[in-house]
Parts: sequence; C-alpha cells; structure tokens
Amino acid sequence: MAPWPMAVNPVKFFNQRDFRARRIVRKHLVLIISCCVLILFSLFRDGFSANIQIPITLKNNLSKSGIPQKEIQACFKAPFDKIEVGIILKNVTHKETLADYRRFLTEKTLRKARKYLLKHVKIFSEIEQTFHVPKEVIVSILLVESSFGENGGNYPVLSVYTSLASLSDKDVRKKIRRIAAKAGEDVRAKRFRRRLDRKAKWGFKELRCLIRLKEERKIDLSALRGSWAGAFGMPQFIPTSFDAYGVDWDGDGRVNLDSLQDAAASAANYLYRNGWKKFLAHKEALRIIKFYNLSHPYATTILGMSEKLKKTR
Ligand SMILES: [Ca+2]
Repeated sequence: MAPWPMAVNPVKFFNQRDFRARRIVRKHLVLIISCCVLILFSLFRDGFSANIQIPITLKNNLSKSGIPQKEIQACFKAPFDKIEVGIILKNVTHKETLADYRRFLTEKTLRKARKYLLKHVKIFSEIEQTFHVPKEVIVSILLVESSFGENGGNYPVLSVYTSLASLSDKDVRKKIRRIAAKAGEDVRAKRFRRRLDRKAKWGFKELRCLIRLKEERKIDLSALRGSWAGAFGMPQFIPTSFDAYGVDWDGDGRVNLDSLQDAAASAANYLYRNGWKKFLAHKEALRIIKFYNLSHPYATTILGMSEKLKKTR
C-alpha cells in the first residue's frame, strides 16, 4: 500500500474534506430538502394513499353505455370520488390456496353449521321444497361465504367496482403497475397484464349493473359493504348475480341479502337456475356449484360439509 505523501497530513486532509462536505451541504440545503419532500410525496401519492381520482375515461364510458350523467355524478361524490389502490392490489395479486377452505371442515365449524340448520330448519326445508337444493348445501354455502352474515366484509362495494373498472384507463394502469412492481409483482408477465384486462372489463360490467340496481331496487350504494372482491350479503353475490337470482322470500317487497330468508332462497335459486335438480350425481353437483364459485376446492368443501351435515343430523 502506498504511504501518505510526506507533504500531506492525514488528519488535516480529512478535516479539510469534512469542511468542504459541510459547505456543499449548507450551500445546497434547500435543494436537498426539496428532493426529499418530492420523493416522499411521490411515494405517498403512488403507494400509501388512495388519492387517485376516478378517471374521466371511466365516467365517459359509463355515459356511453347509457347511464345518465346525473346518476354518474351522484355515485361519484366524495368519498367515492377516488380509487382504492389497496383494493386493486388485493384483487390483482390474490392467489387462492387449498388451505383457504380446509378450516371449514373442522368439528367446531360443523357444530356451528348444525346448530344453525336446526334453528332455522323450517325456512331451509321450505326453500328445499321449492328449489330442490338440499338444506345442507344451502347452509354450507352461507357458512363458507360469510359465516351466516357475520363475515360479509367491510369494503365499500361501489369502491371495489369503481377501482377495478378504472384499470381500463392507461394512466391508472401505469400507476398500479408501478405500485405492484414495488410490491414484488412481476408486472411484465403476460399473465399479470391479462389479469388487469380481465378485472377492468369485469369491474365495468358489474359497476354498470350496480348503478342500475341503485335505481331499480332502491339500494343505498353508500352503505353497501362487502368483500374486497366485490361480493356482498350472506350468500356473497356480485351485482349481476343479485340482479339475475335475487329472491324476495320474506315478502317485504325487496331483495335483502342480509336477511336469512332472502339470502338462502337466492343462493338456492342460483343453483336451481344453473341446473340443480333432485338426485344429482356428485360429479354433476360439483359442476353446478362451480357456477356459483369457479373453484374446485370451494365446490368440494361445500359438498364435503353438506355430506357430513346429512350424516350427523
Ligand atoms: Ca325481502
């Protein structure tokens, strides 16, 4: 290693260097602080807040699809004038695992299902007679979907669909890709891009239906809560399912999926209208349940639970 040149004192050298560094920092202090503020602002804007306005392109598309301007404006008043970044990330990055469903086949959960079935056996029996769907299957669906309404989700349903439908806007999409990349997602993969496309298209269709239901079925969208995936009520319906299969079983003049009678009849009607009938083979029952939720672990859990309930009643 080369020794210090005789003419240079190392202590003095470092003191001089520190002094120069301090002088540079002092000189550019304002610039450095400004850069830090800009970086923090950018992080806050991109990832840590929900402060992305609903794009005008979404409002235009809704208008073009026949939703009156007045209704669009009424829907997107604060706090529904912004996109929820967290909801989008959850929807575009979620991966279902078998373990998601295993917990429903424990003895504790089965006891809960049995107790609920016995308590409301008259309602479930009447519904079974009309739609031919065994009461055990309906009870299993209501339990797995929302634990009989105890766990229907607390996300604003309007925000879920507005946020997903906004993915068709190229600026929103760019921001979401940037945030997802920071979260470790492979945003360049074709699979990810296709998922964004699918969610945008699906979100728009459901949002359109939801806005229409607000008028036709007198639903208070500002109060409607559900899962991060946009499902609501005891049977966890999406808006188009509510529209197509919702049943007013208690006869109060409206479909209310938080009411057991309406919820159970609507779930049974869903299966019935998709082909359920008496004495179905196991394979056929699995196929029809997948119309309700396109997941093999889900369908096997529902049938597994209902078989156990039948055996132990
Ligand atoms: Ca009703």
